[in-house]
Amino acid sequence: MRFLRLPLALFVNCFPLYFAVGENLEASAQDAPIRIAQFPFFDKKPIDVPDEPGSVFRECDHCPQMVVIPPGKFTMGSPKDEVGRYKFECEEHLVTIEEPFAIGVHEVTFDQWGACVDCGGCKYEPNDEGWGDGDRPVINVSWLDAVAYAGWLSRETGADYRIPSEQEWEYVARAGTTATRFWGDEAYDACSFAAVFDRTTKESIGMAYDHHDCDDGFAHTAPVGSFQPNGFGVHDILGNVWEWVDGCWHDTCEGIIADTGDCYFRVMRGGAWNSEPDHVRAALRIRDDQDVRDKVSGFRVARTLPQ
Ligand SMILES: [Ca+2]
Ligand SMILES: [Ca+2]
Repeated sequence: MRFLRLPLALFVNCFPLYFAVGENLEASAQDAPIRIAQFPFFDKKPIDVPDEPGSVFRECDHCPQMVVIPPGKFTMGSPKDEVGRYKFECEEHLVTIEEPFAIGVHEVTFDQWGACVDCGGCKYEPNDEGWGDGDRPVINVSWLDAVAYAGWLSRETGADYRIPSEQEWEYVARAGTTATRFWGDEAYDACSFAAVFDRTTKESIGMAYDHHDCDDGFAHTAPVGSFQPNGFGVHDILGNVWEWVDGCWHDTCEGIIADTGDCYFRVMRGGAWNSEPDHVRAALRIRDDQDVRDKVSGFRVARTLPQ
């Protein structure tokens, strides 16, 4: 199903405003198509947002809800004996998050993506595979699409919206915990916290690989916020859809730290609705081409806070 709704541009105040401009509008109207350009003196300034950790804000009607994440230190990566560990995961090392930042409470939804389309910031309308749009996470979006959405949101608000770095993502995914998953080491406890490959999904899609032996109630994606959040108040950081993060692919953590690597490949984290237990872990990192659009892939945004 495609978008079946009235254009949000009728209801939302898209920014920047666009005006017809030209040195001689009268002549333009007669001799050439009127040029459309950004009206020069509308230079959006970001609103004041809270910086107290745990504070929640939404910067515009159609913006994602954001939560403030405190600075801190955490151990990134997995121990070598972690069940399901994959070769590209980081060896455990200490990471310091120097400054507070904000991150989406939820994955970006179809409705939020639709506002970007209606405001002209996004050119592409992804397919919902018939599972429903609205407050379900947007799927079939590439890394390049995610970056374009964040760029539009920055223009809308005047603030620095972006997708999170790998370090920020894993810091949020762990939320001060040290277990395999923010709810603990038990994979089968997932069904209270995440849309995953469970009994419901296995019955629906019939794949033979290892499933979570519990019921989350959703065959595919779930509306965002359907499950319990982690300790930072963030929902669906594991499961539902894989989340594109910033930076270039590298086989080792040294590359992540140096921000080098193969920039054609981008990183996804967290697992998705069709992920087996080994793929729903805070430390797992996988890659895909930056322009691939898949029904298991979405994203959430981050926002830099004023210093
Ligand atoms: Ca499921
Ligand atoms: Ca997710």
